[in-house]
Amino acid sequence: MKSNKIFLYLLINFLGFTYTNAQNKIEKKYRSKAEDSYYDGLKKTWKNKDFVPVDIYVVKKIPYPFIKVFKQNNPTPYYNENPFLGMLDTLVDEDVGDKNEFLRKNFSKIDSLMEIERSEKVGVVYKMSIIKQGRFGNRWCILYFDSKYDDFVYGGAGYWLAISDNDGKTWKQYYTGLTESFYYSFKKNSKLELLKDADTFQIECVIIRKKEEVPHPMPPNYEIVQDSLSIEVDIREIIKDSDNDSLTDIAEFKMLLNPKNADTDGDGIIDSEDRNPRFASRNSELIKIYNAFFGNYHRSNDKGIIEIDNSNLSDLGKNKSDSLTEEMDEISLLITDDKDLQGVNPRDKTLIIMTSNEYERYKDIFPSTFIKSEISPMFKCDKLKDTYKINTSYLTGGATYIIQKTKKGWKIFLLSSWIS
Ligand SMILES: [Ca+2]
Ligand SMILES: [Ca+2]
Ligand SMILES: [Ca+2]
Repeated sequence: MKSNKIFLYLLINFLGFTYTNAQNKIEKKYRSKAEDSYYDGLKKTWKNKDFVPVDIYVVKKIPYPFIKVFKQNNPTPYYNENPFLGMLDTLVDEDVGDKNEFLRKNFSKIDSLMEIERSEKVGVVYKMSIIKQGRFGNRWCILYFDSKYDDFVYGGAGYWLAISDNDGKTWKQYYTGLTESFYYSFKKNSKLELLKDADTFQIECVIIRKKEEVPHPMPPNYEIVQDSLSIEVDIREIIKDSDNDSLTDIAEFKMLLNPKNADTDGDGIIDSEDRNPRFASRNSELIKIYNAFFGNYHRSNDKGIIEIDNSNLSDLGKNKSDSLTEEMDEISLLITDDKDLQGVNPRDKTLIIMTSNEYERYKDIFPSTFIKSEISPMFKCDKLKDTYKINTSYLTGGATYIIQKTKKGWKIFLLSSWIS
């Protein structure tokens, strides 16, 4: 798990941190009727449904054929604490009383304790992400959390397995296809040996489901649907890569890629190296602009402006480091039916792009998805010539950018940003 990222997210929420630099005057200057009618249209299609918990039959369904579920006698108790408050207990060796209050008062102390914890690893896994480890013969396995393929805010982190067959000299890391909140949740204090044999890991678990919708930024509440279970997973299925493209079949399944074809979109770049593996990247003036928002938008010059030279696509200004965007640089999901957006060529970030129809089917199979990136169409500003506006959002923040035509091509700059 990218613990830095989780820490950052929780911290922002705990401190009730809100930030905006938008000013009314500037808002007026860049006003766009096209933008207003676009969001009015969205509002009309928005259906406000009451929350209904997922059917018990659905949550109990065993998610993969290579998983077996058993009844567990004398089960270990299950704790489902807020991950950050849970972490506090392992970090601080004293009774802190009100944890929220303690956190507010001891911010820098906690931050430095986190720093130590973040840097300590077992093999390739950060200590704080480990659920359980075990050995069988020459095999050493670590079961741990990682949010690379899952939206840890709305769906919880994914379960991953690190495997070493040479006493920890080298490791390989595999996604198990399972996620902590949907619906089989592992018990960290499971008393079963992690490795039942070299090809099977086992752990005690419960089945949970979301009990109610709570307003952001509170974590959702879950209820235990069934306790006293254990799960057995066939490791050979976890590590299988049928088309040899360095992505396991399970990872490809999750990304809607073809596990039997090393180059799903047929553009000559193999799936594991393709930053947009589901759609062939194309080129057009609009795609050049969109590219700047996916992995390139932080490469602005000293004045915070990204200049796009139409004669030279690769020149997008100096690489300016931005801690927030670097932390968040992972795989994200973009749902769009826009042909130009589907053709983007992200540089520092992998985008799984789905059409709205594909996504409708997908979310029935995978209640936990990747973190979503959102980007609006380009809206023409009413009062200014050759000036457009784009709104983006990612995780719990967003930004508005202005795009202006220049002699050479385009320039893009940040108008306002927010974190909720
Ligand atoms: Ca593969
Ligand atoms: Ca493939
Ligand atoms: Ca490809």
